[in-house]
Amino acid sequence: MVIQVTSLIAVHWAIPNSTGKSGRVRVVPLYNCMSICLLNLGQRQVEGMSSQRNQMVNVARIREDFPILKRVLRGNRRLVYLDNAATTQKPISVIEAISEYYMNYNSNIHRGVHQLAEEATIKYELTREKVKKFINAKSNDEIIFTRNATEAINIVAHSWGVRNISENDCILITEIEHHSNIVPWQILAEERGCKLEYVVVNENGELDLDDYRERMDRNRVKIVSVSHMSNVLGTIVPINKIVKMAHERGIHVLVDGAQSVPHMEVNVQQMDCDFMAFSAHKMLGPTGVGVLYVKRDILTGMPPFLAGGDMIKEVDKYYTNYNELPYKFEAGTPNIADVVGFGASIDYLNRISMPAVRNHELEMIQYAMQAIQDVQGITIYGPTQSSVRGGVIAFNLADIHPHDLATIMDDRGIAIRSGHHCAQVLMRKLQVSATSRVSFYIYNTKEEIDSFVQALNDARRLFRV
Ligand code: C6P
Repeated sequence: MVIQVTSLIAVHWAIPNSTGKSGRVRVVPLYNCMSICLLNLGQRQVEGMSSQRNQMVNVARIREDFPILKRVLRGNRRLVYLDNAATTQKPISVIEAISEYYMNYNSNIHRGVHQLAEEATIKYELTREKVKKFINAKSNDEIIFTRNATEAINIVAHSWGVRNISENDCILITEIEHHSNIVPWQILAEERGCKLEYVVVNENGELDLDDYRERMDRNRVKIVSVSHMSNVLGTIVPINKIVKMAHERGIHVLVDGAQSVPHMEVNVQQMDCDFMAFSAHKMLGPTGVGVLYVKRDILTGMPPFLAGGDMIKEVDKYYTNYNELPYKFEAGTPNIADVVGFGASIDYLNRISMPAVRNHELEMIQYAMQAIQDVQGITIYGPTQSSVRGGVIAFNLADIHPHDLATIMDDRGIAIRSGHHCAQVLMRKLQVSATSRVSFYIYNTKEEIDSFVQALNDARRLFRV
């Protein structure tokens, strides 16, 4: 049959494995053969890059790698980019990796046997290997490429949720969630006729663990879905405790890692979460790529989310045999160039090391919290201790509307975010319609924070508050 001919390939590339011996000639499915090669390639490259663990970040050196940071804005202002929770800037290595794909080996993946197709497939699958190592998943099969964190959460709600949630069950989320971790569950709850409950956030911006326990005990909870780090309050939630509490009751846990994976070391095996979602564009990578991590034994029981090319093994007139994991969940031609670019962003972060990224952000947050708490009329939302905070500060300045404040900042070249931050449930809890927000990353400096504080004081004078 044609399907057997095209899906089997003789592996005779002499790629050395970790013991230094050449790979043997075997006949295996094309996809498997790719991952055998990639395992070897990926391991060597990533190990070499993580040798500088725990070093401090050399910000001046890092800034050189980001062309956009040299930009001069309207009014001859130097760019001060403090909107990193929305999306981060991209180093030249990421930009070049994407353009190199289009210049040198643009091709579809997993299909052709020509050289370009082979090179593109290897690069695409190499990023999967890098993601696996970055979050310490057990297997490449557990890494599904999506468009973004939002799509990843939707896959779980629609594929796993529809199979596993019935009437009178309960979906447990929290008051700090982003809309991406609320709306898919609202839709599922309506479809399945089940309950949707919210764990409350306390005055210090932390989740109430007693409330968590009570709701888990009171309801037939099937899934807990929670943001590892709030995009508004900056709160880093006690995720290990939450997962343990849920698992003791046989409840699955989805971790929204959109704000945590880019900023700290995340280890899915140690955390023991069942699902995790995050986006490449918040960790120096391109837009249009996200990741869904799912434990393998859960993924095997999930039906496909999208159907079509590449997610199939064999299609007959009235039935289809689905492809192996993870391809079963990647229907159609994926965003190949940006997945390749994502690989370069992981390399970049590995070279710095995630503990160093976190250390730098802690330094930024401590400096900024200290500096802005003295500004008259300021209200800061979220935890007071920086140890449980990521690099995000949401605030209001007297009764100045956040959009007005953001405009004043913009006049000075300072990019901050204002609005509800896609967290309207939380805004209602805070009894505001909007806040301003600054968020930091590896290239931000104390001088930039000084400029921001200076602009806050300018705004106070301008609005006479
Ligand atoms: N938050 C912010 O400015 P996407 O858009 O799919 O890449 O990420 C969605 C998302 C999910 N969860 C959390 C905690 C998030 O912060 C985000 C994105 C951005 O805060 C854009 S609204």
